[in-house]
Amino acid sequence: MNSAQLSEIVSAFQIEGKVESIESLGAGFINDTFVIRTSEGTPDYILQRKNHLIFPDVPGMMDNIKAVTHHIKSKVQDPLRETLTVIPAKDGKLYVEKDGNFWAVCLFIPGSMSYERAQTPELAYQGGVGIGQFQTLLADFDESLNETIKGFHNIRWRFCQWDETIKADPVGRVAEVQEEISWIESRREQMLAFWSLVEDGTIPTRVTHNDTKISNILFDKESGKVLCAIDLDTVMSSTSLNDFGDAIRSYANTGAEDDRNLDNVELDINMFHAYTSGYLSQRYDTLTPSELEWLAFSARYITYEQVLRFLMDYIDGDKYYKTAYAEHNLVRTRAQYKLLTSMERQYEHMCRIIREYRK
Ligand code: ADP
Ligand code: GN1
Ligand code: MG
Repeated sequence: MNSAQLSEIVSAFQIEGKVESIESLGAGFINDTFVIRTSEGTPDYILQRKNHLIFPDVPGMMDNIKAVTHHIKSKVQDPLRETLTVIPAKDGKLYVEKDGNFWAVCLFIPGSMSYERAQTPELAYQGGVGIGQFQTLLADFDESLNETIKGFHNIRWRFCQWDETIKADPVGRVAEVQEEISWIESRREQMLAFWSLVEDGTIPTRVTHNDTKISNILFDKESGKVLCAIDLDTVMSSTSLNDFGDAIRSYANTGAEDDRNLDNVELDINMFHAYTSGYLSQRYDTLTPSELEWLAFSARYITYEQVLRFLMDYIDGDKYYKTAYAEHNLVRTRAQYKLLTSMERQYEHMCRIIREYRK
């Protein structure tokens, strides 16, 4: 995509000021993100090419984002910094479609920071506060939301995709990943048993973010306090446990998500503690006893799901996640599996931290 093409797309949106530059940004695995800088005195913006192979209904997804951010804005003190602001196109739509691609723009939140790794427990605490607040702000949201990705955290549905992918073996990789496949199969019933509790209503369904890794939260550059959750493409109805579990997978990993050196990868129980304290400071009174009981397990569930998704994409020929090198998805699979086993080993400790909260 050259700069003339990008400028043409940007000119279709209701942007204030003169565009000075459009630069690529971010390490997201799904969309392409750019910062639009404008002349002094006017806002900067974020431009995104939304991946329509992954999100089949981008207009429906943008409707979700608009509705959810509108709801949040009515409740917060600083509506331009405490949630995303969607900028419509000149024709009033929330996106621009060009040559089969879908583009969307939102305000760049000034004075914000994002991180790829949690460096301190204070940051993890703030991240937990942020997702707790996000869930609280949306607790009374009563419009229906489009399901932007079918069965996103539904392991029963993921197993349907998994079984088909293994059967099809489209690029002939199944034979080389037998050991990794056995990691998934040996925990299949355990994970389905957890999901049954969501299906039978034992664990309630709420409006949730569904992609709570640390890079999807903005922090205030000066105070270090959390500002808001971003990357709202997957806001849907699900269990709020998944938001907790996915964040633990990200904040409490001592290594990188794609670490080649598995010795680097462990669950950091101090980070777990810090994130949990932040999250429960906002949510403890609202969570049901069954949600509290399964909170620690949700970290295992989501990490397991991530092992499955990375491995399934590897078997499928790397069609879903952006990859930087040939075995990237396999490296991610192994690193996330190492994290899962570390969580399994420290599970009792994780449960104790949750039980002892507020004592
Ligand atoms: P992806 O879906 O590809 O993960 P994100 O929406 O998470 O894309 O955006 C990628 C990165 O861009 C974020 O981690 C953050 O650093 C930055 N970013 C996104 N939206 C904003 C915003 N409104 N203001 C400031 N930075 C943003
Ligand atoms: C993707 O879009 P991004 O990079 O924030 C993915 C998440 C995964 C994550 C793994 C829509 O998140 O589900 O957990 O990568 N998002 C989607 O890093 O699939
Ligand atoms: Mg993101």
